[in-house]
Amino acid sequence: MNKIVIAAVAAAFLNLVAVPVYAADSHESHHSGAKAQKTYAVKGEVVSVDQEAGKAKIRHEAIPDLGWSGMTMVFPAADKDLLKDVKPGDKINFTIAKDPASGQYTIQTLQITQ
Ligand SMILES: [Cu+2]
Repeated sequence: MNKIVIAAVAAAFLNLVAVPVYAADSHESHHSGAKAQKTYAVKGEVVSVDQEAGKAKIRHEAIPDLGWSGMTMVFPAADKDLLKDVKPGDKINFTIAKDPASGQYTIQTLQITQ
């Protein structure tokens, strides 16, 4: 194989790998640009909170629209104040959206339900 063929094969491979990633995403995210990021509503239970860093570790339920199953993970908050009354053991309803700068799903709103 010459270099051009190898590059084409590599590009095809990368493209195949990338497809499932995009398939799990929303239609809007295929057209990144001026559009607002899609928001997902999530239920969970707070495991720990880092007020200083503005992050919370949350055991969250499945998020079918994102193709995520339930898991425990750390979410940054869009605004640290969202976490000021939150403590471990709280049951919460929250919304997340992908931060365009960091690419991380970030807490946009949060309500303590219990
Ligand atoms: Cu998760």
